[in-house]
Amino acid sequence: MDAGKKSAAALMELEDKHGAHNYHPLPVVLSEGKGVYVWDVEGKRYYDFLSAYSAVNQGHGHPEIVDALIRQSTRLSLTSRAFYNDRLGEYEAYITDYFCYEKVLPMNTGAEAVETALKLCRKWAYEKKGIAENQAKIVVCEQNFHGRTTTIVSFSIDPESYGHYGPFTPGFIVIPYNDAEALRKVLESDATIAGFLVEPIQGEAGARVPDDGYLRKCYELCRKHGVLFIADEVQTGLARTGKLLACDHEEVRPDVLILGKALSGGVYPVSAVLADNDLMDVFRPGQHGSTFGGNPVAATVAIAALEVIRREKLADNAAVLGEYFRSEIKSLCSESDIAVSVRGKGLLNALIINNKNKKDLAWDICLKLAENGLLAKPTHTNIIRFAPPLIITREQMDESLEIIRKTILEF
Ligand code: IF1
Repeated sequence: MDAGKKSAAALMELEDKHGAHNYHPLPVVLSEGKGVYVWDVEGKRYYDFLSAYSAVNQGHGHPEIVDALIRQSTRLSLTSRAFYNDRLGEYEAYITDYFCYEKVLPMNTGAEAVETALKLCRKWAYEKKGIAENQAKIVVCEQNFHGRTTTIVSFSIDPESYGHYGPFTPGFIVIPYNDAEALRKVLESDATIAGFLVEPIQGEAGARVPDDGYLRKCYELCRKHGVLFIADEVQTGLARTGKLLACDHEEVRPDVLILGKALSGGVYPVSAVLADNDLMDVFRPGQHGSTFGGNPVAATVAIAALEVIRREKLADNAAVLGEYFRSEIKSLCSESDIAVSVRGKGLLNALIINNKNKKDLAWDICLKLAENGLLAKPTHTNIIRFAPPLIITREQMDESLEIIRKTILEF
């Protein structure tokens, strides 16, 4: 350790003392990252199997993305949208071509992009669909996670997310996930529904993959009832699940597509909402926006991040190594009493563990995984998420699997 550098304990204490306690991090203090690895302040190396919740799909410190960040931030970083800038148009042309939509609305965080989609949906409902003012409803799913704003937590069913944040935004109907029949019923019974917001795979719920055909059925129901199909691909998008978008697995083209996280490769907050003209045209000047959304750095970084996904064929790698990961973990489950099952798609996976005898088992396993050189995060006390950067090689995957195997068998 360098002289004068603070110890891990001292750094954790600083956060504890001066930062709000809205997180409970694993006790590792990271100071460097490269590719699939991160290093702590003592120089210990870990495989990063969280990838900042899938924001670092392209790997830590991808040279091209970092270069874009540095290059553009030294030229021009922020103009606001009060003026044109020489990067935004090129980015807008690039991303709309990349995802085959007519228009994009750039924002910064995932939650902001979700908010944008909700506002777009409501405005469209009043101005195009003809729903009476203030009557529009949006259908969402149980166990959803779409962000932390007041409106978004209004339709969360997790008391941790919504507790004591009321009064809440009305106009949302919650139905069970992976239940197209429930969507059919609600659409048939209520003509004031404007949109259906869904995660193609539920992330926070622990990589909950719906049945094959679910998204397509929901999409067709939305079509039939003139309701917008809004896909939150903030976490599932950008090659994570083995295709560019998780909706691509069922050849569904959402009316409204929400992206974030890996849109910048994790070096900068960049999010976006994509839709066609008939929808996006409802926003007129002054009716929505953001100081930072669409800034020159974000625009330049996002182009670089999307280029990397395509050129390095990250979706193909996620598909192949994801399949391999699940089959190896499946065989581990047959050897271990605590490893119950594995689920997921591409490199968005979760291990379900049996924590009947010890409630904190998932947490304890994650501590042990860290000790053994791999970082992952528990969710819901009995689920451990595994989502490495998509640039991971077969050899690195084998080494990671060995760490996971060794760790699980220690319990
Ligand atoms: C936190 C979970 C992951 C998201 C989807 C929108 C957003 C997210 C599908 C909002 C954000 C996060 C944020 C992070 C934890 C995390 C998470 F466990 F909570 F569910 F990834 F799995 N839509 N996901 O997953 O994006 O505003 O954060 O940029 O602590 O809130 P954001």
